[in-house]
Amino acid sequence: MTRYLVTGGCGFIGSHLVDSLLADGCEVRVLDDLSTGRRENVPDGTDVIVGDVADRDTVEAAMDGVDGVFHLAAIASVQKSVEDWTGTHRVNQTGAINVFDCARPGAGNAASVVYVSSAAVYGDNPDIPLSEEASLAPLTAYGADKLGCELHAAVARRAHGVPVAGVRFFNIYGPRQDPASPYSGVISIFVNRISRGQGITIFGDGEQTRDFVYVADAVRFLRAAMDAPKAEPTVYNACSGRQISINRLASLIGEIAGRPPEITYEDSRPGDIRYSAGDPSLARSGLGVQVEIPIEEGLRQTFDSLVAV
Ligand code: NAD
Ligand code: UD2
Repeated sequence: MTRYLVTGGCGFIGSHLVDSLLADGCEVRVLDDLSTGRRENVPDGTDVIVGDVADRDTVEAAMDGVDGVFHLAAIASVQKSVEDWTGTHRVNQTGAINVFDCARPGAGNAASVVYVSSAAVYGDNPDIPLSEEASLAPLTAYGADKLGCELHAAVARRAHGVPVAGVRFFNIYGPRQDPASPYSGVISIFVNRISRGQGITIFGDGEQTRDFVYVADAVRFLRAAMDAPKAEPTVYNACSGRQISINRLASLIGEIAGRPPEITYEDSRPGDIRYSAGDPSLARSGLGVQVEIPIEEGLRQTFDSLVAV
């Protein structure tokens, strides 16, 4: 039986990955500090170590006996990386290095590693759809740390022989993305508020676009990256290739809710990216995976899961 460690496994995306691995009969261990993740996001009986991924001894112990590591633990808030540069760096960069370091052959816990990067590494690049070869110019410390993870992953492979693969997530949405945080994903915020008849705020003119990927598809990208050969430290976009404006998104959710959203427009957020859409062809050819759940269906499932609670 294959044994995996999922760091950040109590979080939004990580917990859906845990569900998928358990459903396939894999043995799963989770390392999570429960800072934004919730214990109840994973089934009772799951082996959960509550600890800090930025602490090397904790990571070393958590990796004992595993065949592979899905590294998702991070402070996923761009805003937090503005407010607490060194604190988010410690988690997002040192945490990743701890995983790569402990995965080295001969380090006692040799394992394959799939880690999560972000479209934030591209910054505000107008050459959309963005392929993995596009220029990398992160606008935030969050994006810089994700790019750092990619660079350290390449060192792990080339200097230490660690099999690694990276997945650059664009905008992931779906059940369990916590709408409580003002920095949560726009879809979780809009679905939560519109379903309750509350107004929403759009920062800017609403014509900014994003490439949204439903969380079940995101999990399929992670699983395919773990199963893929890792001769090179490759990074793959996890994107649909389709961009949608925030205005269009709001009206789609309004249609599902059966009520037009009440919208307040405010100034753009500092560093907000204007247009974002990825080129999905490398993951399609290299991993045999592509987005299968269109935004309309993903929004319906997200809405139904929230209203069902
Ligand atoms: P999330 O906050 O739900 O998940 C992060 C998890 O990591 C949480 O369970 C949290 O408790 C845990 N964590 C945070 N700091 C930790 C630490 N020091 N030690 C151990 N655990 C810690 O957010 P998410 O959206 O599920 O993000 C998962 C990964 O995907 C992150 O690496 C994030 O940067 C990346 N990502 C997400 C998106 C998106 O659209 N949601 C986009 C790009 C990249
Ligand atoms: C997402 C990720 C970030 C990073 C990035 C990479 C989240 C929360 N953030 O940032 O981690 O990986 O993608 O591309 O998943 N908006 C509104 N009203 C609201 C909330 C948001 O108008 O109430 C706008 C916001 O100004 C932005 C767009 O919606 O233009 C998307 O915002 P987001 O926070 O969901 O995601 P993003 O792309 O900033």
